[in-house]
Amino acid sequence: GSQGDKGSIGDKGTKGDSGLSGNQQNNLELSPYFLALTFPNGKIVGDKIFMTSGYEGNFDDLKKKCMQAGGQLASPRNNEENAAVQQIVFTHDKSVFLGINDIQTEGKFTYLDGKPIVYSNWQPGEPNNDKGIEDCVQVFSTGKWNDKSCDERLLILCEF
Ligand code: 289
Ligand code: CA
Repeated sequence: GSQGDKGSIGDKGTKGDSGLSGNQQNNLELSPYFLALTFPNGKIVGDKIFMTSGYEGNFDDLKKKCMQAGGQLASPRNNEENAAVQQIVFTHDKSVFLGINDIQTEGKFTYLDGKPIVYSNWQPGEPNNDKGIEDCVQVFSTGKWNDKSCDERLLILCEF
């Protein structure tokens, strides 16, 4: 952010010497605006907002719904973002599909734009492409990932 490593409003949550994100240092996460807008379906991490509407559907359904809303399926790119996804899964006690799959090439997981993933949090033993039909990625309430059939119906989680 413009205030160096001290963090500033809208600085994407970059962590400075304190280990706290700009949002945490500025107490934004305790502000009534954050609390109201994210209760109980969302989480803000840096400049990314994760939000569920409670809708459940298969991967194609959920992908389409997020795009129609102007976002995309949640695609956590680091531990902090994955922890936000985990928290929403835990709160709703329903797992979600990520905007990550290996539909194009078995074993090569990519984002929806086709680029290879830069972060993952697989459950030990996963991805295992069980029965040869698991090309999508679900997140458990532990935050761990499992490859799963894209035909399963899971909770929607978009990022904006
Ligand atoms: O249909 C198989 C899935 O429900 C999951 O079953 C077991 O938990 C593991 O084999 C998983 O890898 C698999 O995705
Ligand atoms: Ca699996």
